[in-house]
Amino acid sequence: MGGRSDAVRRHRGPPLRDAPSVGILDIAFHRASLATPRGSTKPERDRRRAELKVVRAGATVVRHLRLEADRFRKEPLSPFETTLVARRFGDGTLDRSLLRVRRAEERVRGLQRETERAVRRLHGPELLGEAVRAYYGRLSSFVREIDPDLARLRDIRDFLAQRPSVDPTRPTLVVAGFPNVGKSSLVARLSSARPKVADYPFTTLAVALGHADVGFDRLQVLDTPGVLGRARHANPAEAEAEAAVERAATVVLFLLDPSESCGYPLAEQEALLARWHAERPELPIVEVETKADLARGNGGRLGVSVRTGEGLDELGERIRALIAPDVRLPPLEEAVEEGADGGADGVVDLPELRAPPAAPPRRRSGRTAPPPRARGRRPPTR
Ligand SMILES: Nc1nc2c(ncn2[C@@H]2O[C@H](COP(=O)(O)OP(=O)(O)O)[C@@H](O)[C@H]2O)c(=O)[nH]1
Ligand SMILES: [Mg+2]
Repeated sequence: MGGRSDAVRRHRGPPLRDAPSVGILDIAFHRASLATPRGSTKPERDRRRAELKVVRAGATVVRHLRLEADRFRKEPLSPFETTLVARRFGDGTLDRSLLRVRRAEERVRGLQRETERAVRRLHGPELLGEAVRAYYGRLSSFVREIDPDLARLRDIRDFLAQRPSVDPTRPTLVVAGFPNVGKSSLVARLSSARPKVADYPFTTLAVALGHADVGFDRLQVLDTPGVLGRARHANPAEAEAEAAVERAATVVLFLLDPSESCGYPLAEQEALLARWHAERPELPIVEVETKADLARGNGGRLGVSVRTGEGLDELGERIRALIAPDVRLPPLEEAVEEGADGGADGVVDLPELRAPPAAPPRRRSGRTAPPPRARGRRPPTR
């Protein structure tokens, strides 16, 4: 995890070539070297050149430090992203790195002002040159000191760029369960997502997002890596699945594989499910058994198979019943247009996820219904 920042943190000695400070300082000193001072006498121009170097180098460093942190300061992370980052990089790591970068910005600005004042009082190219060199040295060490933080911010930015952006204001179905039970296969059937399906555990290493039409709204469907439920030994992929369940789920679809062809005994899968129910009593969890073409459990749960299509319609109905009551319906005209074809722009228009003809849309609710709740938790309905 966080390979680059670890490398930077472990490194002692001259700066690494790809340490963030190297690029930032290169640009800053280059810009400073281009200073062309005005002035009628040489001593005037010497002093002015030194001043310009100090100002330009400092300002460029500060601007680049800001750029490194902008991703996090300008658009705050969603609770789901915050949890993903905390699980992967450690609790509070992001905030600590942001704080250290902020402090470095302030130190650089302070040093710059102090050096500007000192340079104004100096005479002669030697003294001025010496002051600028000393300034460059301190500036460099301020930036190098926060290399691990800058590297970590870049790692976190890359990590988040590889994760789908889940809209917290829309309903989200999180598909979870042990490895290999058929989560990705089912997500591919239920939504526009096309996750990789394979016959070995931890094929899915990160959350993946698809969409499906539910009534008139779009349901976000999150495929997750398998979880084994070992409290203390969750690998990064499992931690990601748990973050999705805790922070992104409106409804969890928990899949069990009674055929055990996934490689895990059904009893172990049941134990994890029971624990989730106990730990999250407020979270609606739909329990479904997969691979119904191979085996059936005896708990009376709905069985589905992506091979034969068995149970998929009914599963769609159950999900819709949980999600749709809260879904804000658009004004009628829009609804008619959109209802005509939901299959565009990568959204799968599944008949089994659409409103049944028996339940006519609540026409006036476009204005009066409460907006979809921002953070998924809904009371387990009916
Ligand atoms: N017979 C049968 N095999 C299935 C079914 N669903 C998934 N599989 C197989 O189970 C294995 C794991 O599927 P995958 O969707 O990758 O599981 P995940 O790890 O939970 O995402 C793959 O070999 C799938 O082809 C099903 O309904 N019936
Ligand atoms: Mg998978």
